[in-house]
Amino acid sequence: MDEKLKVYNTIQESSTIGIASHVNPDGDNLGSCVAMLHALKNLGKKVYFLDNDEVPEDFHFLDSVKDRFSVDSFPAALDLLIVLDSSDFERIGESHSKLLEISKTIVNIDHHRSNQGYGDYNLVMEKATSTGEVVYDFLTTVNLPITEPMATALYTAISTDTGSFQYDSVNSKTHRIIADLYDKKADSQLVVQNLYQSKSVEKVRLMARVLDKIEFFFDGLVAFSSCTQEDLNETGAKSSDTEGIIEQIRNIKGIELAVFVKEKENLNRISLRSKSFIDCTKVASVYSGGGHVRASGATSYDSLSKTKETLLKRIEQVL
Ligand SMILES: [Mn+2]
Repeated sequence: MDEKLKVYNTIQESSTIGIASHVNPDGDNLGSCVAMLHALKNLGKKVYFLDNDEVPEDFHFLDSVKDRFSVDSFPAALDLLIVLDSSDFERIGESHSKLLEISKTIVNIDHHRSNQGYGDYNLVMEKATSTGEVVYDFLTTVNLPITEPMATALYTAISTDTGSFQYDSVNSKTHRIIADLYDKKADSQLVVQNLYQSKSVEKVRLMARVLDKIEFFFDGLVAFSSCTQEDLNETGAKSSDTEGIIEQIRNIKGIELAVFVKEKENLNRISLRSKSFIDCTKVASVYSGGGHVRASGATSYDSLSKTKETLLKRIEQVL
């Protein structure tokens, strides 16, 4: 039987279902979760959307995105847990071991090449632009209706994970899906205004500060910048306000690879974006990270300066 039908059957047989995004949730992640949440609720299921990390304010416009539960308020047992946009199970955060314990069945829906296939059922499409596209493919295959809030959520997922349809993963299929989402009343203007035209002053000031300290390496092919706790304190910006900065760095003329490191309390989050020939996953792997050829991430437990040094050495090897 087709994996999608197996997932559909499992959903039909389940009454309590958990949905998990990854930590540091992005538009694809949250949009996919919200679309799935509605699909399940429309089937009469009791759904628990895991609250595992702060949702950036930009995404609060998404219907149901704040309707989340801490793992402690989950039922003692879940018939099914659906994990979206997470290449490994640990990415869903601290509560992963508890969720593994209480979930009878796990479904893994993703598009990352590095996906570990940790689910009992795995819907992983490496060529898909986004997890949103995988969710769309699933819903349409098993004939589950896509309502207006679902269409807007899937539009958010696909448009954010393609950099507003600029990435080379975009093809005619992507646009056919988007056309269908417009027919299903996706509110693209709501997405545009909330995601691209609603930046806080603090966020813009943080962006200016981070952009101001960009350093260039390897004859200007590589750009590096970082955000420290001090940057956040002095601008009054929130940790999630760094979202989108890496793209600004990549957009500089002549840059092939943009590297951005965000200092957290005991660790550093690394983001990588490339334009045409550097495989970001090869750079991310130095800190056991992964993702896509043009966009990857990793976590380092070294100091910020040591992390920078290690990344630059790795980039030299990859070049
Ligand atoms: Mn994604």
